[in-house]
Amino acid sequence: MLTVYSPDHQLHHASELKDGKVSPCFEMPQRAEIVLARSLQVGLGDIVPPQAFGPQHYARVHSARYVRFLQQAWGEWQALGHSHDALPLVWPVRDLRSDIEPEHIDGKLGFYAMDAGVAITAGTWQAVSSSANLALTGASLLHGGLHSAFALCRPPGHHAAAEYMGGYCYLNNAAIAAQWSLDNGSRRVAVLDVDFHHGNGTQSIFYDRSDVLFVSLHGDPRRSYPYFSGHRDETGRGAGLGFNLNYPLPHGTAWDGYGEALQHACGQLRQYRPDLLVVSLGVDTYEGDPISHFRLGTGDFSRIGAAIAAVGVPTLFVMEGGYMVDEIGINAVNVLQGFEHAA
Ligand code: SP5
Ligand code: ZN
Repeated sequence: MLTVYSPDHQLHHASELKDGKVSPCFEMPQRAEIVLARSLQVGLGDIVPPQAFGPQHYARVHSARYVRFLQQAWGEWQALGHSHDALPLVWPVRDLRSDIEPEHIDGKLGFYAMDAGVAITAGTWQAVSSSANLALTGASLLHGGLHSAFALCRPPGHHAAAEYMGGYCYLNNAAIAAQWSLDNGSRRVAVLDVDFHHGNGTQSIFYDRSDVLFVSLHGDPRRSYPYFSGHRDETGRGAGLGFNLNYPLPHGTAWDGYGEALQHACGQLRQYRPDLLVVSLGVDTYEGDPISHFRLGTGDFSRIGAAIAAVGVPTLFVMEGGYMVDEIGINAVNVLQGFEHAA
């Protein structure tokens, strides 16, 4: 399987607010380098650079003003004399006004963020636009006839919605790729999200639509981040009703429970008969993950790949989470090899 990769991700190396302290982000550059090294080690396939896609492609799923904010935020922050990471600190929850974009950067950061896991640094825009371009390049390669590809995206994307960042995510790489495919001839696209965390951003972007089926397996939001999204009764709205499927799973879920839900999810994906399947590939379901609570073993990731192959449609894998850095390469590449061996 071909891997789309760019070293530009290294330009984003941020801090996050966790356990009440600003500390180095779990989502670090080493993650992508270790996945790349594993891909090379097992001879997964060619490594290719991204093609140049511009912000107009991101604005197909994000608002133009949000994309502009991402592009300009560091400059505005720097203009205040700061050289350290920018983090949001005030949010327009419930009855606060969320219809007027503030002019001050502190206001904008809160306006466009769902949490304090999304620092803006000097290199953030270049890294996030490059990450989106990896997914777009993957989509265009599949459009050209490839059966599968792997976009080694970093930063990840699935928590980012039309107008907000969150959970280490800025641009929703999987959604941008899915939309590009629809804009270029696909009639239906499915997104399967196997990251431990609910893909609230992807759900939100496609919630009203029947041309994208979103299916997510994740830790039950009653106990797990993002806490405010991912319940089973979120099934879509309007024309999108029935085209959003959530499988919240209990703390400590191991292969027995996970495999059963995955089989059911893959059955739904097959029935939908998409022209393209985009997989939001997080491996933070691993038993050793420092921030998640499932118990999948390294071998289980090959089984995930095989189950996805059985859906039987062209498939674009897009890297999302996974924070047990030592094992992230083996686990991610196991999914891809499991897919290839079964396809
Ligand atoms: C893409 C992705 O996987 N994003 C995940 C974002 C999760 N952010 C919240 C993490 C909370 C970690 N709290 C556990 C601290 C352990 N001491
Ligand atoms: Zn995750």
